[in-house]
Amino acid sequence: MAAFSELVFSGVQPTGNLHLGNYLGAIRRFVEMQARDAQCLYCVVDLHAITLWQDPEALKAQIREVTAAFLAAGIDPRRSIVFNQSQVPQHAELAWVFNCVARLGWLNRMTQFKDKAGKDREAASIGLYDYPVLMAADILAYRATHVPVGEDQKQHLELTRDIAQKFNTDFAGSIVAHGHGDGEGTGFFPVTEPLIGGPAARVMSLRDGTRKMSKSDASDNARINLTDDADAIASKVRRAKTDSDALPSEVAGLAGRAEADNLVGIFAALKGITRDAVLAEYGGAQFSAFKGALVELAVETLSPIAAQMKRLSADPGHIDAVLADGSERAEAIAAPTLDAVKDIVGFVRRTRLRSV
Ligand code: AQP
Repeated sequence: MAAFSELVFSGVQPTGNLHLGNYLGAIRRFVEMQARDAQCLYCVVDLHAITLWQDPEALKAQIREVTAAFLAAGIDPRRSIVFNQSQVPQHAELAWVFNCVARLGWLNRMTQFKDKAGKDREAASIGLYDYPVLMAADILAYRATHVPVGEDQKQHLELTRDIAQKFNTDFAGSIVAHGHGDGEGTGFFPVTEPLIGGPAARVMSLRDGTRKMSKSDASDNARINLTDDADAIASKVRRAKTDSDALPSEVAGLAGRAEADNLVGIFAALKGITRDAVLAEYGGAQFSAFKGALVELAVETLSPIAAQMKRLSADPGHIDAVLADGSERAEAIAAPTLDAVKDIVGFVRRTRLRSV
């Protein structure tokens, strides 16, 4: 592998209904990261997906659909490593070691579990509870230095940093003894840098500006799907909830106007400008005019992606070959990490008795 100064990892769950929030908060930023001096790994996190029950046939289709979305958005599978999590066994293996490092009290504070488990917490899967530990393993199996995600993942990334630091502390002596430390207590795992930000770090529902745009929202009108056609995008934006005032001319005027703030943020992210720049142009405009411009921009950005996803989805063999190639390259990075972890923790590694 060529030596890069950064290692970027991120993932998307194949749970259907990929939406504008996933695109602006994550996938488009994955594409931008390819311009940096970085080895990028982009993972379809199917092990995470089954923390909530998935129809097996639908899951296969959704894994291929997320892969198609990555490629259609501009991720180059030669430049970046594109793969699905279940093809690389080191994710689950490292998650077990981390289960023995992470503390129950840490997981009990995770708000996403509370939201997703709902009132009947006793009926939630253990996988759903353990989700953030698996996410730490996803990132640290590659000793990733940077993780671009939406704002909803902030708490999980803080947990990843806590797990890395506790592993480094708990096994400090063994890390040095096995030649993996730098001798100055920096340790084996990096303290990963979350990359969260920009006007689309948290895209909100089109029906309720206080709730995140989400795949699982019962109302399809709450989100713009990456596969929506121009008519669907236009109808959803035109029906998006707003207040009756004109747009303000400064960002401060968006305070207390969640829906207006959301549409301005979406416009800014799609155009690659700031909210201030949007309001410099549209301050004083009525929503009807602004929504027209937003539809145009959203269709212009998303239509080519939807068309390319459709083309790619017609050739599942190609998608599967991309995933197989990516999984082999990912495993080539993760396997030495796991070998080192086994040495550090004190496991006796298998000696090969016969050549394969
Ligand atoms: N609304 C959002 N705004 C900005 N970023 C978002 N992300 C998700 N929703 C938004 C980011 O997209 C990446 C992939 O997310 P995921 O598929 O792994 O998981 P998720 O957060 O559970 O997705 P949803 O859409 O929110 O699904 P449900 O309905 O299950 O809750 C991540 O980087 C995430 O931050």
